[in-house]
Amino acid sequence: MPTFEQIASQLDHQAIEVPSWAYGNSGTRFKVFGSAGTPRTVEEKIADAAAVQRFTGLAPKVALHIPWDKVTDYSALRTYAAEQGMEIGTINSNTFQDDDYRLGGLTHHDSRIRQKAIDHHFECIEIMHAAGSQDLKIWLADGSNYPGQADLRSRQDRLADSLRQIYSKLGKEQRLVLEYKIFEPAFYHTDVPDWGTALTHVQALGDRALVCLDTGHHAPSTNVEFIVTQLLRARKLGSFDFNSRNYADDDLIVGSADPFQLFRILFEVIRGGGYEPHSGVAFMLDQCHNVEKKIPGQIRSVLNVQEMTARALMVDREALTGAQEASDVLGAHEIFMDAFYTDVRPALAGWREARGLPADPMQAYVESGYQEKIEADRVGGTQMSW
Ligand code: PSV
Ligand code: MN
Repeated sequence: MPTFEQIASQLDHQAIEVPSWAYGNSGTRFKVFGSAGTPRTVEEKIADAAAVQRFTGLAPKVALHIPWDKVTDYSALRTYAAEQGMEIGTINSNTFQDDDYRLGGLTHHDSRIRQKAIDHHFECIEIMHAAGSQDLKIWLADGSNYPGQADLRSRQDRLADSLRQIYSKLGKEQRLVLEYKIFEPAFYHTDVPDWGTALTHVQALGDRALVCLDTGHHAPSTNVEFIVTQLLRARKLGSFDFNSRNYADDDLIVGSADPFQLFRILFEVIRGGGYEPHSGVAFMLDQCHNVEKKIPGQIRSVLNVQEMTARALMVDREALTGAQEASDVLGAHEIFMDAFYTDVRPALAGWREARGLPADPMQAYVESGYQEKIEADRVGGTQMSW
């Protein structure tokens, strides 16, 4: 097995995009809780994201969600972010919170509402130009609750047409990433429920249309790493929305429930070339912190991704291939598991110190006083939330 020192430099280019909404209030279907220190402005969200970057060196970009993060001047926001050491990452569209979208957006049978949803995406593309963002991420809440409620086929046809119009407005350097999700908020059918549907749509669009894989958007027991392999093989894996799930779309801290699944996913990413510096696969988080403090929740998350990346990089690929080709079933399995069971935490602490970062970012955050400061300063105003 390679030593940590042999793989350490490959960790240097890891860059994770944090979601602006992780710093705002969020909740369940039952309640959105407030919490002390929650940002009242997009700038305060970016400042919190910048704190995660300062303590970890892993998270130089922040993804925005429109209209949650609407401001009047996006180039000024970009400048503000740069002053904090951050870049604006993916722009997420949102056609799930306006009354008009109750029965859908890009698939809607009413051409007025469908056009409104398309226009919202045109607005997102304008924002991307001003903010210096490369990716437009589209997740649709579209679907139906009852058999017979909607014509499944015409909704697919309208979706294809809507996506074609949006794609044609993208700048040359910009990309469209289409996210799938098995269910919720619709419970009978969803218009983009799985990677096959997403892939079919993006393949019809062109080279700059790709799939976003949210790790929480599958049926229980789905082999997510196999989907990673397929999408990389088709050159269509655009991004991840990382999070952890136990039951449905739980949006919990990535790697918390099943670190081994995160390891397996990252192994396939590396195996398939998706971890190369210019692979174009964006590593994003899509999480909410409802019971834990938000900034430490994000620090823990990016550290979990880094830790499992390090372990996955330590798989002895040559020995693994040798064992596989020698039909050594359990030998191959053992080689794989050896890397997973290797504790890289002390080595990662050294990696951080060598780069001027705190050896223990969680502890350093607590000791920094940042949490106390935002809790004391951010009084009054309206806390940001969904
Ligand atoms: C939908 O559940 C989703 O995963 C999409 O990525 C949205 O943009 C995000 O969650 C909102 O939290
Ligand atoms: Mn998502």
